[in-house]
Amino acid sequence: MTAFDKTPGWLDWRQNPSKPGFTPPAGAVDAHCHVFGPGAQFPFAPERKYTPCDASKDQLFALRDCLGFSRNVLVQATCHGADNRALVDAIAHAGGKARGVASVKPDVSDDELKALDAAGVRGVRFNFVKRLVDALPRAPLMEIATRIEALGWHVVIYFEAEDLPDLYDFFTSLPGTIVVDHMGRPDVSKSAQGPEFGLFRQLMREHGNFWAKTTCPERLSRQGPPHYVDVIPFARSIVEEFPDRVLWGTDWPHPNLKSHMPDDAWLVDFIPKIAPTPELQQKLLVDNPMRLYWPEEETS
Ligand code: 0GY
Repeated sequence: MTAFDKTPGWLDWRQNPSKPGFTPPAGAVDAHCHVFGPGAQFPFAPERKYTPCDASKDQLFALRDCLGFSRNVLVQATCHGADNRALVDAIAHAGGKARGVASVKPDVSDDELKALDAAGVRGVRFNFVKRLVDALPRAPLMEIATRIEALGWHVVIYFEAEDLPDLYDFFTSLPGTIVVDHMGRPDVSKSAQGPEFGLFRQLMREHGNFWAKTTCPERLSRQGPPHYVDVIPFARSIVEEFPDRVLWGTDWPHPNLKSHMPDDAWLVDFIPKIAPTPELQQKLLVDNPMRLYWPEEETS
């Protein structure tokens, strides 16, 4: 029994993923994943646009181990609003092997930010996907970005490719490191060399403070599972051109998927298609996320 009824049409995440064929390098980080509830313990936000299936920290840690990963970066999803308790609880039980990206309201106090920092939060997420959130005024976001930069945190932004032209100037005016979820959600039925993805490439080329998560083939693909072939040219071009500013993650438990639910092993097996050499894999899965989320443990 769950405390909330999930949104109709939503697919449940797969309980028993296969073992991937690809073995990630030692110390690999799943740098984009979520915990949902459990709703009875950590209620979903009243303002949410969807109600997910429960997906607990223990289930996430079991997936991490099954896929051959060592660490997680938990990203606050809109269904929990700015109530970061489920995320903080998961980090607290990860034995130092998880960090987080929170959502905060403009009136968040300095003490609350410090408490989140002590809990392992290293960034805030601004969500511009219209089906997920109501429009956010930009001035308070700029203020939050300025305040969290002082803590050494970064900003994660989530938007759809068609909205990038409108958001470009705001994004490039934000201070500090900016991490883009899912490569800015390109429409992969268009060319990876075309003007739409060209604008994203321009953002990455001209602004060295921008990073990209080469995540979510299962969300972006039109050709579908298990190989997500149409997403490869997009993700691979970004990994190859910006090898020191890319991250990878499962996006488990895959919120809001209606066409199919991936076996997470398929997503791990996608990695060598977008990062074909051991050097690129090491940067994507270990060096880059460690630099951003565990800089105190960096040895080189
Ligand atoms: C994702 C995907 C989605 C949802 C959220 O915060 C959220 O609700 O991130 C989505 O529906 O595209 O994992 O980024």
